[in-house]
Amino acid sequence: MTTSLKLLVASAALVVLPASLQAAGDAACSTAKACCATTTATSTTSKESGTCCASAKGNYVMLKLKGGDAGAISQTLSKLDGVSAADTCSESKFTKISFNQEKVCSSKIMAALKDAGYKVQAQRVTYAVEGMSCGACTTKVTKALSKLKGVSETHVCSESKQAVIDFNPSKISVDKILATLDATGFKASEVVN
Ligand SMILES: [Cu+2]
Repeated sequence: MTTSLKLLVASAALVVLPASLQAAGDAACSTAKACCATTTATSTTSKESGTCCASAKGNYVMLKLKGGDAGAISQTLSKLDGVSAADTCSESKFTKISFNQEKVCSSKIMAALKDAGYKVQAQRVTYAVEGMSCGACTTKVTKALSKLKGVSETHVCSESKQAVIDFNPSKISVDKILATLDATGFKASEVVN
């Protein structure tokens, strides 16, 4: 992703980029760099679970997978109609799975991976959080997110005005995370990059 494109994404609340700009390869690593504060929360069980297409806003899903053959993720997903690419970031270990949301949804992708022996350790979403301007703002947002069961890690940055959230999709839904962000008083919207 170019610097100007990055700035565009950071400054606008929600920029839906054309599909042509959603490059594969190192793009899978991009959201990991959008952070300056990190916390790791210990999570316990919760009854909540994501519904089908709960995170269908973006046409990709970022998953950290465990078990199965790590080198065969894209091969496994190529059998699924609607999946266009799967790239794993060697740094973050997250796999960015791009898909056509008219043909498939994140829940179906996760089910197919489960069938192939993979376990979804975490899902990563990035939100643009409007109005965060200093460390106190990021602390407020980080604190609110760390109280959520199922959220394992958050990276909140006042400079990029983004919150990168790692969570267990079988324990918490994106709607719940979004509601928590809204409750902090900042306006959050999913970043599609
Ligand atoms: Cu502030």
